[in-house]
Amino acid sequence: MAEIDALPFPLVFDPETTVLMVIDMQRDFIEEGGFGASLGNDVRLLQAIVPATARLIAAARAAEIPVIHTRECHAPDLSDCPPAKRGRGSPALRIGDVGPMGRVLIAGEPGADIVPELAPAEGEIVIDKPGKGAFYATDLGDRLARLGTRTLVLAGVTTEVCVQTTMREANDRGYECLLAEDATESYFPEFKAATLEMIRAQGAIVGWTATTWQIEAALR
Ligand code: C5J
Repeated sequence: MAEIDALPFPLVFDPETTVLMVIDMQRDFIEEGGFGASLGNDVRLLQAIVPATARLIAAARAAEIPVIHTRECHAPDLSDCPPAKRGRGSPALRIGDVGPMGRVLIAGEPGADIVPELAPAEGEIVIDKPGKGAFYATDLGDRLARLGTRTLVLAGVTTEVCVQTTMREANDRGYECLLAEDATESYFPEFKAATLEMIRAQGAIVGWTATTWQIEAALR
């Protein structure tokens, strides 16, 4: 067993039943010309967590902890994109429109790819998901069950949208969830701070948080 001096109290977990989930570290959210930027967001905030996320992935691989990557994206015919999602807000580019990195948030387009620094290793699971939560309309639950998963370490973007939604879905399914504080980010720093607080509140009502340094040390 391993122990992390996490917040709001120490988390004891078994690395053999732990999986690292890296949520939506895609060019469309992290690079100029993608969906995030088309909504008027400053993508440099998200770029800043790439090195910490890379370290966390390396630590998981070294500890033989499975790494699962997710990508928020849709079928080319948009059959899995509700009109309410596509029509919301006033982005410069809507989902499916052609931008500098191909069609925005469409599976197989360059923008939907994970940034090269965090590219999945051969054999790692990559889940394409049409929703914010990674369990909705995917086989993630079955895959985690097959791996015998009990604890999820989460990283990725954005903290209060796809990361938090996935963490809440996982918590409801009985997984112990630990969010890597410096390997997750929001376009809105105050939303990230509030999300970390609400996850840990009321005795870890959604789960725990810890730094990547703490997680790496626990996995050594
Ligand atoms: C958003 C995500 N923010 N991956 N997606 O639309 O958090």
